[in-house]
Amino acid sequence: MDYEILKTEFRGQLAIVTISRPAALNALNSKFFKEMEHLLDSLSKRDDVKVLILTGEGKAFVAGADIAEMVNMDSNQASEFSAFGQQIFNRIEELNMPVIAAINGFALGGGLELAMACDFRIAGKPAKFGQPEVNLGLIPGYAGTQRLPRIVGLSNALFLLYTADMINADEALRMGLVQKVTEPEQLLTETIAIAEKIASKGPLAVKKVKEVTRKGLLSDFHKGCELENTQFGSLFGNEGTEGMKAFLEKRKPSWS
Ligand code: CO8
Repeated sequence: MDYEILKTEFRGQLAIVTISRPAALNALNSKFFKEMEHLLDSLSKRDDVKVLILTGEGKAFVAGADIAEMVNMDSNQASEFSAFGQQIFNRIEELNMPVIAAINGFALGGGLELAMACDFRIAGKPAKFGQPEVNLGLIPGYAGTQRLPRIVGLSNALFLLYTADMINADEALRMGLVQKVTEPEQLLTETIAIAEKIASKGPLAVKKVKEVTRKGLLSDFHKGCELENTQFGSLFGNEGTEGMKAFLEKRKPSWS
């Protein structure tokens, strides 16, 4: 499939995907979701790709769902559009590799919801964050009401959701919405350095960290511990044993 909106670059063990529809500030339309669905299908089958980075072209990461596409929808169409978007963002969250959002500019509405489906977020200083849906008489439809409080806590989430205020990168850092703020020209370089660091670790262990942490958060503490216990054991006799032997033999591990 040829992509019109997603620009993909494979660099070593990383996939760097740029959302590129700058004339509409990368607003998310049906075409974006179809392309993203296809991309996720293909990435999930690629063992050579260890980390996915999502970023945006121009002055926005993503300025929200495409309002021009939504404006004429009826209630059923809007619910369907929301459900399909939720499904795609859930697939990003569940993808079998870490996903990092490199937020270059506006991350608003559906754009912030997309960023929150990623495992963590690095922001360039000009980035701006918000859930402005109530300005339009709407609420988030891509799980923003669910992910935002899980990331920043209930009161920070409701503050952003009620006021529709845009916050800057430093405020987002203070809230825990982003994990690091960089100079704008350093955003991709620093995000790639973090992604390469992750890609150098035990690949199976990294996948299991994601699976156990995310599944645990969605279930209860004891079920999460059971899952951790099973997956901890599964690393013995393969990657974990090699990692520990390499430490004791004072050499670099050879991940196969
Ligand atoms: N959708 C469609 N077009 C957009 C969007 C958008 N979300 N955001 C910007 N654009 C377009 C503008 O219409 C404009 O187009 P044109 O040049 O043809 O007039 C172009 O992008 C540039 O935008 P501006 O001229 O407005 O740029 P500014 O720098 O002056 O302002 C802002 C930048 C502040 C980001 C401003 O564009 C803005 O407020 N955008 C809308 C932000 C917003 O409200 N986002 C939330 C949308 S709703 C949503 O995301 C709900 C998600 C759940 C959906 C569930 C499915 C049903």
